[in-house]
Amino acid sequence: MKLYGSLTSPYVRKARVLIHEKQLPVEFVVEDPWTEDSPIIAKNPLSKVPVLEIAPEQYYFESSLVVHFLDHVDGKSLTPTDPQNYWQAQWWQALGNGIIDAAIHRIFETRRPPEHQLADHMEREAKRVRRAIALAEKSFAGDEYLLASRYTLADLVLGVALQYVDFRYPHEWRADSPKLAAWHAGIVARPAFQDTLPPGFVPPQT
Ligand SMILES: N[C@@H](CCC(=O)N[C@@H](CS)C(=O)NCC(=O)O)C(=O)O
Repeated sequence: MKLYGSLTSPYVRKARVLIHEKQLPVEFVVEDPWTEDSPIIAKNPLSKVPVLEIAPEQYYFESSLVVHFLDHVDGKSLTPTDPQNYWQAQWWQALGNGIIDAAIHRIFETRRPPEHQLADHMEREAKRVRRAIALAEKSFAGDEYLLASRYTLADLVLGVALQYVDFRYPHEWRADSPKLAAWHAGIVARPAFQDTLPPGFVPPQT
């Protein structure tokens, strides 16, 4: 299998962390989805990464599908099977994916020419991130992991999401979220996180 993507995309990083955690035989290929003639278009008409080649000329796209596939491909799923933990894991992933979406929309707004930037759009996305982090802190009832006392996709997705916040929307969220901060420090210390950091990103010392 091959995973196509960029080194900075948090959507791609979810898949890269999962591949690393499970030691899956997937080759990572850096390809840029932004150019008019991007080779990604032939694999995904939406021209977005990640794209996973599951067989010659057969591609999965959308990070949730890619992660779902990789989670099940080796029979060693990181998703709990009992209903309560299963749905809790989905809930945490929805929150993490929402944080990623908001942080991405915010950073893209900051990259527009200053005369075209909409401050209210940026602030709207920033507020989504801050509210979601506050809800994560309030909802935290885990230990070193979010649920089931074991590492699940919930830890992976929220871990990636909060590290993307540190990368692209650095702000002091830890002071008001001590439980989340302590949990996150443990998650991002995992080799799968350490070995897939975006180039040039130095995580804050916690
Ligand atoms: N909903 C998609 C979003 C993927 C996405 O937006 N990826 C960005 C990289 S961070 C991309 O490829 N953007 C290219 C473009 O918008 O043209 C997913 O979860 O895979």
